[in-house]
Amino acid sequence: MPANLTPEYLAAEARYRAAKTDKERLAALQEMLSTIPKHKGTEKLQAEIKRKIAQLRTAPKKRGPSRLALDSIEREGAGQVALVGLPNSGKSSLLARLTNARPEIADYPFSTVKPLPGMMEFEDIQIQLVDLPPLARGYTEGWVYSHIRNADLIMVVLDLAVEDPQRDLQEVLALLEEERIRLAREASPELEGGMLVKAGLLCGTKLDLPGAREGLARLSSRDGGQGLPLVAVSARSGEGLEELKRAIFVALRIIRVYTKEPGKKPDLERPYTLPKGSTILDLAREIHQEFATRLRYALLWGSGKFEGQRVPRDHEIQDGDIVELHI
Ligand SMILES: Nc1nc2c(ncn2[C@@H]2O[C@H](COP(=O)(O)OP(=O)(O)OP(=O)(O)O)[C@@H](O)[C@H]2O)c(=O)[nH]1
Ligand SMILES: [Mg+2]
Repeated sequence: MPANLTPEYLAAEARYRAAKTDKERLAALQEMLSTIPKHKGTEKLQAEIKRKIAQLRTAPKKRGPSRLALDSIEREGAGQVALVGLPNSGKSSLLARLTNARPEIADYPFSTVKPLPGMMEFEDIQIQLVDLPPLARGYTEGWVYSHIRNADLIMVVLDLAVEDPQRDLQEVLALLEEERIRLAREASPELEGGMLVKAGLLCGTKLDLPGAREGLARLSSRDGGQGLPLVAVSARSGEGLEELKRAIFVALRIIRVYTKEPGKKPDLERPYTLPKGSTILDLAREIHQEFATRLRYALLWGSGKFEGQRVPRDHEIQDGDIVELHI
């Protein structure tokens, strides 16, 4: 059933998909409703848009800590990163430093009792970090591991100033293994020996404290981290935080792609984010299924060698490419 959607409608829908806040979502939906061709073929779609508008209008303004810990955290932004570690390792301090969230931070262990999300800006995209209660044998409840299983990336936070951060790392990995979770550089789509393989990243923190550099040397000298990337930071001084943001982006294995309408300048404000390895067709699908079915070819700028060349639908997009889709 061809709905004959107009370019104005498709543009509004693209804005809806790229929207980062409820306000932007609402504005885009309202525009979709005003530009959608009103006929029998679009009735279902119109109803769907109205339903989404109603939902956004009644949604609670801010998600506070009253939210049940058991609920999964609604994904926002280009990827979801779970902060995982032993008590007092410095997880909440990193969330506070990297996002607008205001978690409880304390010099005693077990201060975090509920999951708390926050959005981290990395260049022109937003990545969601989720602070979690600590892992500790006999203490951590099952739902904490559900959040870990749901995330796109597991960031293990290690206190570098303890006597042996390597031992802490092994403890965290052992606790995860008991829950059938294994960390690797890259997630695996299938279970491996009954284990769920998630992408992992090690973050050694409290680099400002005495002994932390020795701790870091200990952590990186033996390959106890199973080849996981390691970044050293201080939530207090801010050292290493830019590097950490980039490491998170790289470990998420996502690419940014900018779209352009024929004869216009590219939209360099709001990239689409797609999994590494995505093609022109995947981008078209992300924008709109109708784009994907009607796509004839694309012009591409970027990757150091393309300057508006015509590329086929199965061409693999690289981070930073600009694409003009032709239907
Ligand atoms: N010097 C220094 N202290 C830090 C740093 N990061 C955290 N701390 C301190 O370490 C203690 C624990 O920090 P939190 O961020 O609450 O640790 P957590 O991992 O969230 O702790 P739980 O929620 O109990 O698991 C607090 O006293 C922090 O001030 C850092 O980079 N440098
Ligand atoms: Mg905490």
